[in-house]
Amino acid sequence: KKVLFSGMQATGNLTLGNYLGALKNWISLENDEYQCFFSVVDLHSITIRQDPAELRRRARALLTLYIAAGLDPEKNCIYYQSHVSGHAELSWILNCFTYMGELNRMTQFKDKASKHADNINAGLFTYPVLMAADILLFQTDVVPVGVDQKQHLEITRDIAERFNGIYGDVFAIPEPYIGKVGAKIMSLQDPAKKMSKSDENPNASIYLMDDPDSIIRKFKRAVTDSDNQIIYSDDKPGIKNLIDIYSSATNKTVDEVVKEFDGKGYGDFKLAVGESVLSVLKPIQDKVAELSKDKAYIDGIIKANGEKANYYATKTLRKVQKKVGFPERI
Ligand code: AQP
Repeated sequence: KKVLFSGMQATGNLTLGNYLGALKNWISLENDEYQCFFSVVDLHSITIRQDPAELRRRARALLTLYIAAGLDPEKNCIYYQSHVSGHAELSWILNCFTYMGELNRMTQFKDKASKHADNINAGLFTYPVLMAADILLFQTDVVPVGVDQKQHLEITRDIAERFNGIYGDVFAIPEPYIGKVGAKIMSLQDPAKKMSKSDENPNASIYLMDDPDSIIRKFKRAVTDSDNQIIYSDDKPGIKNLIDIYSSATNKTVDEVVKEFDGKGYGDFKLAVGESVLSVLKPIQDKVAELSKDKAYIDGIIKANGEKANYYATKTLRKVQKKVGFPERI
């Protein structure tokens, strides 16, 4: 079986961008062809300062959301990254096979460093190495992510190839999987920026747990342009983003959407986009409410899947430790 790995950070409430760009693809890819690992990547989260109680609460909410959105915890390994020490151990080793110059080129680091100028810590700088370790730890073949993570996938492949070049075929070389639609959902308030969990303006993002009124209101207020034509064009980034969202939420092609709204105004279109998103999110929200009541069930998944992830992680880790020359365990 091919191995699939992906993860998300519990740095805020998940947005529609996280769902359409990543989670939706995870669900469509989970089938018998793949052995899947879906992680709540809490080690990554502390590269930005977090409130501990809040981080713990969000991590659990995120893990619950994975299941509510449709990932089967019996078939897939859904677990907390911090419960598998192999992530950090492999990350250290890979740090020693990664160049400062490579990390200096990472655009996400530059973005996050400028947003968090008061806390540009070494973890933020080596974030891509931890991400490489996450992926390589499971001998991953496929990594479904949004477009913004493409550069991190490239550095992961470079590190793996470098390591394999020295020690033989230790790691599988992973490929990114980037969906055709929804790979980059933009902010509703500034279509030049991606929709982000940590955006300070709550009107910029649709959160997966938003109530129906807020969803419709945010779409109604979405920044577009003064024209009134529904055309898919880079000159109309606001409308383009709404077409992408509608297309992804309804599984219709962009051409079908443009035809459907030919001659209609922005008001009707925005309402239709809001309703399409509502009908995707409502069942997920209902399932979250149901699952959240069953503490023992979620606890059981956390324990069993944590152990399973540890088992596979340790297999790779022992191989790597031997290759680099650490003494055998007796
Ligand atoms: N706007 C987006 N459109 C499509 N895909 C997106 N992803 C994130 N934003 C969009 C994808 O969601 C996954 C989550 O990755 P993450 O939790 O590591 O965080 P991130 O990429 O840094 O996402 P955010 O929402 O922007 O979080 P903050 O605000 O904390 O930085 C990835 O697969 C990503 O590609």
